[in-house]
Amino acid sequence: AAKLSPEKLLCQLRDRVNVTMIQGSDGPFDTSEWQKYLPGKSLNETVGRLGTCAVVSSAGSLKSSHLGQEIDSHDAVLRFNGAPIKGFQEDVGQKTTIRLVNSQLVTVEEQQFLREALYNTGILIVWDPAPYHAEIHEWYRKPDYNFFESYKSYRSIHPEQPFYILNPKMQWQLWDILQENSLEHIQPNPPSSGMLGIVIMMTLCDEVDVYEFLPSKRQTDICHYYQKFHDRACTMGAYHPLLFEKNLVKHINQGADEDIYTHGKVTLPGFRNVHC
Ligand code: NCC
Repeated sequence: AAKLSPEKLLCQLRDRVNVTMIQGSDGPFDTSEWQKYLPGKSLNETVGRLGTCAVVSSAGSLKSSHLGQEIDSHDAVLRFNGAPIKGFQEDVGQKTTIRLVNSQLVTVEEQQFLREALYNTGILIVWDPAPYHAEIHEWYRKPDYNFFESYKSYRSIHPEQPFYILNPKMQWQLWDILQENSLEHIQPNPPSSGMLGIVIMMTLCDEVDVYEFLPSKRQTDICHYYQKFHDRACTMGAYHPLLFEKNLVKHINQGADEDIYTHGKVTLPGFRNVHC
């Protein structure tokens, strides 16, 4: 029940969601200490111009999908949090260009995060739920999870691996558009990593294929393709406005409905290819 046409909605996303990474010139990060940790190059410079991209959700419905080859055929692949590749290549592929992780993982699972080889491939981006439309300074004083020390530790251990902090203003710019295009009132919690990752890739790529964000015929209550844990909230959302995110993505899908059913696949244009 979105109010805007798909074309107009794409324009809103393109023009109102500012995807940027924290830089050394930003507010509280403009100290000599932070200059040692933040990457010198911008994300754009690091990845270059990307053609086709894949976003791989962590949903249980990826299990037995045999989508691995198709996913790896993209120029770049984005994955989430602790989603593994080893042992699951057949279904999820093996290429990882970007891994988007939440601040909870970086903080609460710090030991695994610093130790596990899974995180050492590709570009890392961490995001943290910020207060609604907070200034960077306010967020910096009270992040949802205080991941900054863990970030610094990781950077010291892996100084060559690009590792960015997502500017938190993006999440609420995106949330506003979700709310404006939903008939129901949405709880003011930030979008899921999945939705943030989709929009990040739309800024970097010519075309974005998203896998099992909109569930296929393999839809299941099994939360992740890599765990036995069951919970419907994983697919429908509890804290994150997942259901609203999925309605919006369905609305702007440029692929065939059949591809959703068989592959859990949605095709979105990169913002470079959105003309308003
Ligand atoms: O589960 P999570 O998400 O890491 O999944 C990544 C993204 O995949 C999409 N997804 C996942 C499962 C499913 N059945 N359907 C889906 O569509 C969602 O878009 C999701 O964002 C997160 O968003 O960061 C989240 O992280 C986990 C957890 O923190 C991490 O996995 C690290 O351990 C959260 N789970 C808990 O806190 C228990 C989850 O709520 C959101």
